[in-house]
Amino acid sequence: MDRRDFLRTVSLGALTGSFAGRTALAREASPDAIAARKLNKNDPPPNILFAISDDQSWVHTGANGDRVVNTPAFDRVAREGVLFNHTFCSAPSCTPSRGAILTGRAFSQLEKGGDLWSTLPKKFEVFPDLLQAAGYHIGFTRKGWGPGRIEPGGRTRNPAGQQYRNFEQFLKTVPTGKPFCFWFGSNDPHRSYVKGSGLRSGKKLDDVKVPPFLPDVPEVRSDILDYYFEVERFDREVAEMLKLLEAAGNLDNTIVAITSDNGMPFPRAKANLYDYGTRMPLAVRWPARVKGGRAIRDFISFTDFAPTFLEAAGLKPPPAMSGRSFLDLLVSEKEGRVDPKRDRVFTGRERHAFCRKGGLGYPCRAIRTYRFMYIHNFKPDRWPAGDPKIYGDIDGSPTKTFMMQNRDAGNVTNLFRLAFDKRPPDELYDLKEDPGQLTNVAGLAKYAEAKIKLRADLDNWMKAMGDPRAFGKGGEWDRQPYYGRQNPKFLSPDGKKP
Ligand SMILES: [Ca+2]
Repeated sequence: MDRRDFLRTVSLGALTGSFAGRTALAREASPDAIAARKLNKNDPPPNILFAISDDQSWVHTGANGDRVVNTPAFDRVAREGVLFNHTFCSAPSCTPSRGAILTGRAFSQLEKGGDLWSTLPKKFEVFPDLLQAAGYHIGFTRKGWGPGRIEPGGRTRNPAGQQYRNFEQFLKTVPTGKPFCFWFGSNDPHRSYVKGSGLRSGKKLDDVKVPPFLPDVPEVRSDILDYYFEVERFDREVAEMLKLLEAAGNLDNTIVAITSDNGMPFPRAKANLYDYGTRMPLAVRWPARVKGGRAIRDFISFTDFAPTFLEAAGLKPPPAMSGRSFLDLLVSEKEGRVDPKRDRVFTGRERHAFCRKGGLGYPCRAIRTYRFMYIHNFKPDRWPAGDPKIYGDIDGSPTKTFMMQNRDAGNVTNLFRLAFDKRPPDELYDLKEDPGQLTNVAGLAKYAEAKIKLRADLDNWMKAMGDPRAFGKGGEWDRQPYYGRQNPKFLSPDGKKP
């Protein structure tokens, strides 16, 4: 019996036994893991509340330094738990980002699941199913895995679990003595926004800190305030859930993790590999086991959630999960840099919106270290933001409209080019000089050595992940069905319907 068969047997056995027996059986498979987290076998398994917003960059939380947006729930979880300030999604696009969370595998390992509006093949195990097989009560509300269609992948329910109207209703269904795992997938701050909602909520244009890749004009400032308005709505809902847990006496043995799926829906952010597209807020609170008041700088990838939750539940993550549990960091009581091996993270993307002739995507991969962001664009002949004049990989917004209408106006021109125009095969940003990632230094001699090293590290990672793009393939991502609304303009390479 190989390791995988053994785990399957453990899982199947788990379906028939009592929860205590199942937990004991599963824990016996992982003695090292138990020792590492200083857990007693008899400890009750933790509940898990995973709260994920939709399109929020890391910096737009109080705990990460934003002075305008109010995120008291996130800040509380960060203060009483651990703030992970170098957390990156696997791909800056809803479907592949959520697929990576659920499977513990890089988006590029998910076959069809690597695109937006796709499907997630059933052969990829997801952590809610594994927790359920081990006796957890599981559920989700609103946006779970997706958008996409589950049926073509061979599934009959959303990979995030059984759907419930809300957390309160779910809690009423949890059998006494059973641990639970709940996925709260908000639709905030995804567009569209009510224009002016941020201003009307009492916020001021002057207070906004405009990211360096956007024009600093009132239209953009107001758009950012509208985005803040929805970030705050998400945070208020998380606060309500914390209250429910508190009232039920469950707050201390619940792992509360708050994050997002990809960055803010603005040009050069969402659907891009730069920090504002891929760097995510993350705070984790679990007072029963985890010392609070810490910030950890180690890199965390979204592929690390599934193995972390499984290990915290006493289960051994399946070997097919390429992510690494960060339970050791949580229980370490350390802060700052903890594990020297966590000094980099990898991201990428394939097809986001259906916005290029023939349904083509924009394949690219990146390595992010503390010093550098290196991006390789595999098809530099394509338009990164989607074909003109729609540029469909950028969500429609007042900011997008302003930049398109003012593209010839002095200080907008360069920002427009950075967000909308074609890009070279190699992009390298020196974050010490250029944290906003605006000046590509890939062609400068002084960075030649660094670039070669980063490219080699990226190649090695891609090969290790079995990424088709490492082997000159990957065209399947351009050709597979797109289950969202397709603009007929892009259906075939000549723009005619096939
Ligand atoms: Ca999203």
